[in-house]
Amino acid sequence: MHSPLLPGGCFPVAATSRVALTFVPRIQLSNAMADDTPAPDSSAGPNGSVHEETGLPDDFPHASRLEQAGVTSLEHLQAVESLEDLTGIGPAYAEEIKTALDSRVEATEEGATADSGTTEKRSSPLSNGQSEGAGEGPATHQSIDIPDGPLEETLSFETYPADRYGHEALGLSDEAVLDMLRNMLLQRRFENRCRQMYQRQKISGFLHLYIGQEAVSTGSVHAIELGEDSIITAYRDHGMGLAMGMAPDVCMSELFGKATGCSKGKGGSMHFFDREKRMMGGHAIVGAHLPLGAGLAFAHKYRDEDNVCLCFFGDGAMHQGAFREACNLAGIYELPIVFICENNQYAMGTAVDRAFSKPDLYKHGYNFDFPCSLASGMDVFSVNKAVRDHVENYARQGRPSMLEVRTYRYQGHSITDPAEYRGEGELDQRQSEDAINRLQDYILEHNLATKADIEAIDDTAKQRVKDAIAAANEAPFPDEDALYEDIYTQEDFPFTT
Ligand SMILES: Cc1ncc(C[n+]2csc(CCOP(=O)(O)OP(=O)(O)O)c2C)c(N)n1
Ligand SMILES: [Mg+2]
Repeated sequence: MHSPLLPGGCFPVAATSRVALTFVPRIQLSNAMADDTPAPDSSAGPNGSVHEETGLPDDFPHASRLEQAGVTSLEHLQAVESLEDLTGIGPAYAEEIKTALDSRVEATEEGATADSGTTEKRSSPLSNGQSEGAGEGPATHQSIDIPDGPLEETLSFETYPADRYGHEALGLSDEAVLDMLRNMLLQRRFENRCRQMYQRQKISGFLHLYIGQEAVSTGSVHAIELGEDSIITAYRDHGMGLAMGMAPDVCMSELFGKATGCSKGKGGSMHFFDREKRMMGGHAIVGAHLPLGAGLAFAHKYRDEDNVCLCFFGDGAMHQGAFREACNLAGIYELPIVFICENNQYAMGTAVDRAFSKPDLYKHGYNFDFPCSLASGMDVFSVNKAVRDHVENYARQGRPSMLEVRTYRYQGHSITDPAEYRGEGELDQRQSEDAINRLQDYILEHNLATKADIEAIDDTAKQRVKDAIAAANEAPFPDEDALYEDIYTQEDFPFTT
């Protein structure tokens, strides 16, 4: 269903570095890929290639994974000497595939020699478990013959460090770069004023600021089809909303609890939402929106759209079981989703390296056979390139993946947190990497705008936020009756009737 002709257009694949943990295989099903096996399509990205046509039977185990690894027919498969060396095929799958291939070959040979009148019809292990007995369900094809190990695999992860990418190589026009700056400055100015408005008690309840992380929202949104692809995120959502094109006055009104807010003033800071723009929230419960992200991706697939879901979450959310549930579902349903962990180094006051037994968060996606990458969140171009690669090379091809973006929040967890747990000089050091300053420097160095132009862009951002505050001030609070609107009720729920 996912066309290899991408609506966003192809973009040049710039060099990306690779963190590789290489082991010498001690056992192999067979040896290296045969010379006559077609190499994976290099234009389709590091860990996957896509073929329009495949000779692999649809019911062949892991057919789509094999296609993505460049195996286009049973003949090709027979020529592959080391299945587990193929990207996305670990030892467990390799064993299954080999068993299926052997049976297929055996069946073909038998078919060729048998008398058609006496051939017994038997249930093929290649039929993906379509058993003859009704209601028995699909059979397992997993081998229980345990190979004489140890089993070893080679892992490889793309990286997208800061300062590697220029806008031209990413296919971004000069104007697109200035748009990125406009948007990042709007987020920064908006949130600086949010702090002030909280202190003036215009905003109450929770307020989690995104300051420092703006490159993540802006870089990501510039990598998708706005209004078609969907985004879902956690409660630190102001920046993402603004990056998705939500109007500052609608956002500020929501923070002020006004009826003109994006959630009619009833959602507040943590529940920015705009269905038309496909900004699907704003969710307060840590990790709870990850299965919703899988659901959004499922909807894209079910409706046969060529759209994807970017599912953002914090480092803290990865501890939740919902992370595993969502990834697993995405894997087995082959959903068009990119799981993007915004690792801002802290979950409330707990530093990431104190909370994880494996603090290289991008590696956690490998447990689901996802392609995984690590990007700098302090450079909007690195984020943009990483998200584009994941969207076009994986998600739009029906392959879920995981991206960790390393970033830093300058403020405390919420407005009431003085962030005393930081190390000495830590904030200054991180701020010296600021993504907005980095982009401004880039723009000046490449003569995309003058200093005066940049100041004018900043002034416009400040003015837009001022206007938003004025609009929010003037807007009415919701009517009391609105308390009972937009509430989900299930009238036949057994305990309430
Ligand atoms: C299920 C659940 N447990 C605990 C909380 C309280 N809580 C709110 S934010 C947070 C930390 C989340 O950190 P992270 O996912 O890294 O996001 P960040 O705040 O850094 O953006 C916690 C534990 C919650 N909202 N939901
Ligand atoms: Mg965090």
